[in-house]
Amino acid sequence: MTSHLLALLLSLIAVIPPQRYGCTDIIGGRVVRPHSWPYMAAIQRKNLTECGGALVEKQWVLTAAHCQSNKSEVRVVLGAHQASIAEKEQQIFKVMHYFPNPQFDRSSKENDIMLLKLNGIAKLNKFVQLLPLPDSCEDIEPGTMCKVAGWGVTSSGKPSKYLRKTTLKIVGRKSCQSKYVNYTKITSNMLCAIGKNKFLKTDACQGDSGGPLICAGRYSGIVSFGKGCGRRDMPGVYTRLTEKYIDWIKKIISLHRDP
Ligand code: 4AZ
Repeated sequence: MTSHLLALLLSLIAVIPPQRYGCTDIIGGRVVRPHSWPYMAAIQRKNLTECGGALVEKQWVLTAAHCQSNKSEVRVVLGAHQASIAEKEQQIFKVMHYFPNPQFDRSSKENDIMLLKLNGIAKLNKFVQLLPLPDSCEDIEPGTMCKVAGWGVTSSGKPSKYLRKTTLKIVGRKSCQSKYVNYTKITSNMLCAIGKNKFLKTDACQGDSGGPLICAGRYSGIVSFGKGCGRRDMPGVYTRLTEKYIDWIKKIISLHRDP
């Protein structure tokens, strides 16, 4: 009897593929339970996800300013798990208007935040929901645990078919700045975050930009930039949802809301 059990166990082990080290990502993350991030938006061109975003109002997606593309054919997919194919839960929109933060600076990467007005109103349901803006704009303490998700590049070097997420830890700006000397200034409008485990590399990467960083359950930042992806000791940088940005978001939405 026990030998039967042992044989069963061994055959099970034989058919379960091993989790390859560092190969299960965003970089170092895992596929989310389908539709467990119902506020995630995929910003796509030709079925390729170029950026992420979060649905903050029924007609508005918050993303990064560097995600603005002057090319046409941009679509915003809500309710997706596999964003590049049609899924019954999806709601697909075009961008009616781009509102990059007017102070966005491409070289310093300061103010990397943008609102997209969709060409229709999303229907909220189990698969499509709003991500509320934070009601407090207090800074996020170093050591705070955060999560981020996206369809961006994985450690295979290719974008992910399915939405993936990972867990990160906030790093103080001083230590973050020391990694970005000769690159850019890490300002109080930015947050830095790195994998919580020194040995398991995990990070956002190309294509994850614009997606939400959620710290202690609160929408806290937007994927912005980084020197490479998943490099040891190299945090990723996020636009921090400061009071100034929240006020700007509220102003744009109230000025441009459909009657
Ligand atoms: C990008 O190119 C990008 N590792 C986003 C995040 C990071 C690096 C690059 C952070 O959109």
